[in-house]
Amino acid sequence: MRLRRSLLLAIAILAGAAAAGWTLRDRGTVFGTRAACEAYAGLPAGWGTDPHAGMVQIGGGSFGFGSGRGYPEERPQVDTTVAAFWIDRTEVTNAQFAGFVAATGYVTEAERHPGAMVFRVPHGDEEVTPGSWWHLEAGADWRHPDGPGSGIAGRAHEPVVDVTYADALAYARWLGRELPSEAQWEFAARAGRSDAESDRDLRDAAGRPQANFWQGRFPSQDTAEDGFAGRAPVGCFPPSPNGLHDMVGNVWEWTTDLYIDRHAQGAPSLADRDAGVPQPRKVPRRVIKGGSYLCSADYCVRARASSRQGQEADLPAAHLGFRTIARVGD
Ligand SMILES: [Ca+2]
Repeated sequence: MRLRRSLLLAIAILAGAAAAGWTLRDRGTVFGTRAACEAYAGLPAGWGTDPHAGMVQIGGGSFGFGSGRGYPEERPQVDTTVAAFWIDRTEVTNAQFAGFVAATGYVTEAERHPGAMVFRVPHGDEEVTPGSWWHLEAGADWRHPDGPGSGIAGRAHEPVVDVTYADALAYARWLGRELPSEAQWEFAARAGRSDAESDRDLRDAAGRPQANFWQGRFPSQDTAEDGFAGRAPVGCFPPSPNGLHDMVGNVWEWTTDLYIDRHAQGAPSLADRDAGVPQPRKVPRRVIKGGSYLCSADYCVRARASSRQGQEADLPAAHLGFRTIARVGD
C-alpha cells in the first residue's frame, strides 16, 4: 500500500511538472511521505556527477512579490518578473554539507568563533519574554546542531543548520551554484498560487499538518502533531505543485537580499539587490524565508511563502539552513 501511494505520488508529480513546464532532474528519489524521507540517505541521485543533482527547473514568470495580508514587512505586494532557474528540491542536508566539508576542508563560522543560537524550551519557573528561548552556545555548530552533546549521527537526511550566510554561499559556490534571491525563493514557494492559496498549505482539507511547524502553545508545549518535535528529515511532507519540499516550515532558508522592513516600491531590480540599501546595523542582515519548526499559530506565524525576517549574516542558528539555485544554461 505504501509503495502504491509513493508510486501514485511520483506519477502525479511528474505529470504536473510536465504540464507546467517544470523539469524534475532528480527522478531517483520519491519524497512526500514519512517512510520515504526516513529512507533517504541525504544525497540526491546524480550527486557528484550531475551539476543539477537534486534540483528542479522553475520556468520564469511574473507574480505578486510580497503580500497585502501578512505582516507590515511583507508589504507592498509588487509585480515582479523572475527568469527561469534551477532550485534544490529540498533543503541542503547534513550529508550534502559533509561532502562539501570533506572535499574542501571548509570550517564554518560557528566552529571558528565559536557558537550558534540554540533553542531551549523554557523551564517552568523561568520568565518567558520574546526571544528568551534562544541561547548562544559555544560548541554548537553544524555537527552539533543543538549544542554540545547533540550530533548528526543518523541525521544525514536532515537539513544542515547552524550555518551562516558565508557558509551557505561557500557551499553553493563549490557546486558552481548560487543562493536564491528573495524573489526567486518566493516565486518558487508560491508555485503559481496566490499568497492566500499558498498560505493554506500548512494543513490539508482534513486538517492534517502538511509541513513541519509547531503545534501547541509556543514555546513550552510542542505536541508534534505533524510527527516531528524539532527538525524533520527533508522531504517528509507532500511537495508544492512544482515538486519542491519544505519551502515552508522545517528550517528557515537564507536568501541573498539585504533586509529592509518593507518591499521596495515599484519593480525591484534583482541586479541591484545588494547595492544602495542602507544598513542600520554593523553586520548586514539578509532576508531569510519560509519559517521553521518553531513557527506556531500563536507565535511567529511565518511558515508562509511571503513571510520574511532579517538575520545577521554571521549569526548561525539551529532553525536556519538553506537551499541553492543555478542559472539555466550553466
Ligand atoms: Ca513539528
